[in-house]
Amino acid sequence: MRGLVIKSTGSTYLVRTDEGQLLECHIKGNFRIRGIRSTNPVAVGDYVTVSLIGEAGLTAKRSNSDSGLTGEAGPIGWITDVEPRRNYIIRRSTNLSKDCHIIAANLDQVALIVTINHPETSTVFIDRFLATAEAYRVPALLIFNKVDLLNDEELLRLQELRELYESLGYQTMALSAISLQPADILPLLRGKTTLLSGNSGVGKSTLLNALFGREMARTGQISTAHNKGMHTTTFSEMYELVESEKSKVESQGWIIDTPGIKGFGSFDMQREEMSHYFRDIFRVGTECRFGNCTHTNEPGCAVMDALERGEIAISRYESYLSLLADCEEEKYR
Ligand SMILES: Nc1nc2c(ncn2[C@@H]2O[C@H](COP(=O)(O)OP(=O)(O)OP(=O)(O)O)[C@@H](O)[C@H]2O)c(=O)[nH]1
Ligand SMILES: [Mg+2]
Ligand SMILES: [Zn+2]
Repeated sequence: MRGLVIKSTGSTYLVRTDEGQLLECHIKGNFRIRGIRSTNPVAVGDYVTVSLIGEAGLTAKRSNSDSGLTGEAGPIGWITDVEPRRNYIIRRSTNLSKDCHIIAANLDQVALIVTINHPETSTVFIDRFLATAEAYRVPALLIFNKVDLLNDEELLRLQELRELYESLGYQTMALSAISLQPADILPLLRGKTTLLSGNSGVGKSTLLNALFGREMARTGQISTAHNKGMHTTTFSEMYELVESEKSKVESQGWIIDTPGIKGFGSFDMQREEMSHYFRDIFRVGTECRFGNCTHTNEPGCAVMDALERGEIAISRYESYLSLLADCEEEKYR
């Protein structure tokens, strides 16, 4: 049977078969992408082959241990194969790890949810995320949330950042998920599979709930002591947007809610290619004197000239340097 992985808890996967049946599955076998080590061989958004474990085995299994089962699904199955992915978004599992984590697969776009404050999303985080989306060729858009909470100074900052990213060709939106009407954002999402990502507490699950008009996922408070989210969402899960007209129910796409992430560790990005993932730096970099210019200290570097003239944002250049530094570290890993 073929199915779509709609939820992943790390050890178990919820698979919706093409026939519409929900199966709780475990993995059988060894799946790898190009020999890289991933902490999750199967991700939300993957199309997989599943085989049912017999009904008898199933009953025995259920009564032996209820732990690990979500109770949402009926039968239990094995995932025996993963179909080749159209694309995916990936990050390093932890700062020091050699392993990666596939956030989700087979995406039409990623929406990075960011907040100017409560909590503050850093530009380094934004740029690392965007660079990864470029590297893995997934269209990205930026959603600035919680505009209702911003003071005048923060509203200016919002304007500044929107202009910066729009000038790079990224679509941006500013909104308040708490007062969002589905129609405000549906045109952006209709017919697509969209990944919601961002730091903890920026309002990913709140946005999801607003979109569906009811509570699909739990939301959490922001810690007043640290002005940070509390990692409320712990599993990735995808939700189907459906619209029913008369007796016909039609799929309008999928939204993937994911756990908030702290840092965005780059994975498998080569030093020589890093500038390709920064649209502004790449554009100007074609005019550098040396073809293999790293834009750090070479004579005749057009990027550093543009930086001096204020034509490349300092924050962008700093993010670029931080990713280059990752590559340096990589050598010693
Ligand atoms: N004022 C205001 N609060 C918001 C808005 N969006 C979300 N919040 C609040 O921010 C808090 C965190 O929201 P969540 O939706 O749980 O954030 P999340 O991104 O899903 O967080 P994790 O699951 O931890 O990654 C909740 O208390 C929400 O009510 C908004 O637009 N305005
Ligand atoms: Mg959440
Ligand atoms: Zn250069």
